[in-house]
Amino acid sequence: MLALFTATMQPTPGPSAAPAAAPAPTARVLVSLATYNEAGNLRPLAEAIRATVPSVDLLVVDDNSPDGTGKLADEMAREMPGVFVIHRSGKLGLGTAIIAAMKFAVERGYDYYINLDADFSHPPRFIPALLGGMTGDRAVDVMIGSRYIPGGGVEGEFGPRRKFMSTGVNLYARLFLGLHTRDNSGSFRCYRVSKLAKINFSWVRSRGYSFQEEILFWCQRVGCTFDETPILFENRRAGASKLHAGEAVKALEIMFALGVDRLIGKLPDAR
Ligand SMILES: Nc1nc2c(ncn2[C@@H]2O[C@H](COP(=O)(O)OP(=O)(O)OP(=O)(O)O)[C@@H](O)[C@H]2O)c(=O)[nH]1
Ligand SMILES: [Mg+2]
Repeated sequence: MLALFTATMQPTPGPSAAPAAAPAPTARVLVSLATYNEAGNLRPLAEAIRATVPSVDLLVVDDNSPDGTGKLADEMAREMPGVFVIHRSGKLGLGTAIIAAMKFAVERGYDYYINLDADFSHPPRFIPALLGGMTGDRAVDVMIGSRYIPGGGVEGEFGPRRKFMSTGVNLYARLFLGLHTRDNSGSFRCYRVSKLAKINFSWVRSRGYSFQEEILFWCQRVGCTFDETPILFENRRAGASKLHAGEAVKALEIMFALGVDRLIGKLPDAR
């Protein structure tokens, strides 16, 4: 049985100047880490998350990583309370891993759900600002950790090709999916779980990276409100990237098809 816990938070150092109203003291928060070959990052990242927000539960969704990340996650689950692991048979894509975590959050009655890439690109020090978006006068249903609003950005090398691709894909998502937010391609976000419960995950077409844009699209269709809080994205610390050109092309195709279906009214009624 899951332990009920309190979402206490440590003060936020560093550049996150976002006003963070504390969530209700009994809020239950799930933080997920989708992993494929992240053995060098997983444990220090989990410790860094717990150092910032001690009371959150952690869920690792591992796709049978050849480097043994799944075993490591099992060890952590034995040692640390509130750590859970979903093992999947093989590399099924980041999008479906996040869906598995979202379903876990819905089924187990969490209040808020946050995802981080498991490579230290999403510094845990920004989690309190994400959670802050869930409560107070300006509460929203989805708080996006954003590189593209004042105060946000990328630390370290972000080559012109990558910058062009990231800017392009965000513009593309705004155009085809009718999104109004600026950073639609990152996965560092906090969602209100009661709103995720309104989404039928079988609507989601993306398996891989376009999932980030597509889930915002479905969130918008079930009536979610959005805001963005600045984050400083960092390049991965250990291991290798899993993004390749074929994946990027597939992402553009899916968003195009969704955009067309939206225009011709061929989407399921989400309200
Ligand atoms: N479970 C699971 N996790 C995945 C899969 N693909 C990627 N991930 C994880 O998703 C997160 C983002 O993947 P990255 O490879 O870092 O992709 P990226 O951030 O675009 O690329 P980098 O520039 O190398 O950081 C990481 O935590 C990966 O381990 C997958 O198929 N299954
Ligand atoms: Mg990464």
